[in-house]
Amino acid sequence: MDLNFILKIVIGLLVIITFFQVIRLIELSSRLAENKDEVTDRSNKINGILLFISGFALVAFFFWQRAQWGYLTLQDPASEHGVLIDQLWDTTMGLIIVVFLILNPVLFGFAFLYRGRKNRKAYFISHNNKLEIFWTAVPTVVLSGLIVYGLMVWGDVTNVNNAKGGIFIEVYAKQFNWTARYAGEDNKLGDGHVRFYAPTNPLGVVTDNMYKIQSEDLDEKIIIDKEKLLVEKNIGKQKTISDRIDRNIAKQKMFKAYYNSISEEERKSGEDDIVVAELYLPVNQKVAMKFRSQDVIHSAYMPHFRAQMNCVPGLSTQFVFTPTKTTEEMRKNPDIIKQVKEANRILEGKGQQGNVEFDYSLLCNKICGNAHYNMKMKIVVVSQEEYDIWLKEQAETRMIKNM
Ligand SMILES: [Cu+2]
Repeated sequence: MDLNFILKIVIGLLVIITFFQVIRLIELSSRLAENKDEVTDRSNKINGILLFISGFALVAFFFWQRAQWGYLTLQDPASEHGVLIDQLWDTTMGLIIVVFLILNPVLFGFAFLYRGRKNRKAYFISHNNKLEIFWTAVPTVVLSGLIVYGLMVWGDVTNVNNAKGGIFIEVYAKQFNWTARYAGEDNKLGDGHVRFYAPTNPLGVVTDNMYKIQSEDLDEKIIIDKEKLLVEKNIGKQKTISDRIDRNIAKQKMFKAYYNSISEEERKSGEDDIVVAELYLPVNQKVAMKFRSQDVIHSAYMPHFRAQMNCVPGLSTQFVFTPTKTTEEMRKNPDIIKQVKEANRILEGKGQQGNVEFDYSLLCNKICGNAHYNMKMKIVVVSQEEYDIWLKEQAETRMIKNM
């Protein structure tokens, strides 16, 4: 951390401590002067005024920070359903702000207005049924309304039937990166399973060819071990080898059973799948994303599209959305330009090259291990024509060969 920053914090702490010590001194000296333990009118007045000022400062700070840093928040949504999510957010925040702007002046104003005075007696009520009903019923109705509204939006956004007619992409999470798989020409993603994982098949796509390669590989291992067993004299080593043979035979059995449980049609649909490390999406086209994880729970978060879905090992989850703005269009947004400028200014201030450019990204939003912060994949939204060209290129130079 930079020394300047630490110094500022230390100074800030000292100012706070000094402030409380001074208050304590005033209190003690007034007690001495009046020789009483009672709180004086003067001290009540000082406290009342301080409360009033801090309440006023709190409300003023709210408006100031909104004006100062508002551009750093998320900009207009870049997806169709994002508009609904933002409306939900604005409604909730709008209500909270109205309550904040009514409650705070009342709270701090009353603390000043009705501060303790010598001849003032507090009004005492044990209870008031009408008041109780009123302040229970109003929040109940408002909060229930918000919850129902939220559930309706969520139900709409995550409706699986929305996926019809979309392009299918699988996003695969593992510590600590993302890989994506496009469905290829048939627009059908083949099945994926961890037993089919190989360096040449990073997503474990289940295809006939992958099965053949991997099961032959296992057979070969078993044969080699059996030959070794024949010539091995050491009893301990014999045990190790025969255990390994048993394990591989069991593995082969499970592998075969899983393979047979997948229909031929499904195995075929994996053959033209394309594996990539960067996402390209066509604008105004429905995208059905399926998520899988290899190790722990991750969460695929695409803030500009207001989209997020957990990636759970052993499960396939899904999210459907339609991007509405290309990367190029987004780069022209005035607030984005301001953000990029600010990022570059900070980088240059540190003596680095300020060459940041706006890009959509998919981030991990679940703390999944020590390199969690680095789990990020670039998303490029382009026109349909550019997308088609890109996809063709990927199909020609795809990572999974000989599938
Ligand atoms: Cu993660």
